[in-house]
Formats: sequence, structure tokens, C-alpha cells
Amino acid sequence: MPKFESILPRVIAAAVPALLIALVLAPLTSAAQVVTITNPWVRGTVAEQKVTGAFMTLTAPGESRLVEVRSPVAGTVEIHEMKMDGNVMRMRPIQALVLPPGKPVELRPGGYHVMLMDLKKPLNAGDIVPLTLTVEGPDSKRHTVNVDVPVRALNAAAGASAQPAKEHKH
Ligand SMILES: [Cu+2]
Repeated sequence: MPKFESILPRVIAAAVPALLIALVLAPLTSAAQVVTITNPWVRGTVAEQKVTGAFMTLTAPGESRLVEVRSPVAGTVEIHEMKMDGNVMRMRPIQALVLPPGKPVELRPGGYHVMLMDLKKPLNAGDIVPLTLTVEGPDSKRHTVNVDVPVRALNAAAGASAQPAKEHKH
């Protein structure tokens, strides 16, 4: 059955992303369509390090804004952008991150990111960091989405493979 064998890997390759999306969306109620979070991760820290970044891709079906992020592991959480200041690239906090309808917005090292500050303990690879995202939807209502984010090693590559997110809504 050479025909069957040749098509099977492609069927699996097509099914796996769909399965991951299903895992992300499964626990959500209908109101949770406000944002989809894919490939979330937090960069691990060393002892005494008080600051790190959280990264993910956010996709909102309707024009939305990420307005707040909170986490029990950090005293302060900010949404940061990278901006050129003369010849130097610097990060600075922004009030809100605009999520254009249907367009994935990538939070990544060197770009937009969630800054976890005043960390209460070191974050090691394999730890789970709960984040609560507040997103203002097209209806201007605020929705919170909780996501459990895995910690990757301090030297983890920015483009490491996707992991399913565990989300639930309040
Ligand atoms: Cu930052």
C-alpha cells in the first residue's frame, strides 16, 4: 500500500496543529473567543535575577487590546515594546498592545514582551508560570484569560517549538 503510506505522514502533520488548537480552545467558553494564545513561554532565570520576559503569540478575532498582565510569581508585570533611542534599542512600558482583527501579534525576545519584574523566586526550566491576561474586546468590555506558561531554559532559542497552552476563563 505505497499510496497509503505516502499520504499518512501528511495526514498526521495536518492533524497535529489542529489538535493543539483544539487543546487550547477546548476548555474555553464562547466568551473566550476574545483571544487565542499560542506558544507561550517564559525565559528561565538564575538566582538573584529579578526580571525576565514572557512571550507568546496573541490572535484576537476582533480589534482588541491587551491592557494588563498579572502573575503570582512577579511583584510587577508590564507590557513592553522595543524602541530605538538614538542608536540604542530600549524597552519601555506601554499602556496597551493593539491586537488587529485576525492578525497574530508575536511577543518575542527583541520585540513586544511581557516583563515579569520583582520576581519572588528563580524560575527554572519546566516550572509553570500562571499569567492572567486582561483583554479589552471589540465591545470595549474587559475579559480575563488565564494561561499556564512553561518556563524554558535561560538560553532557550527564541523560535523553539510550539507547545499547547492550558487556558481557562473567568
Ligand atoms: Cu522589558
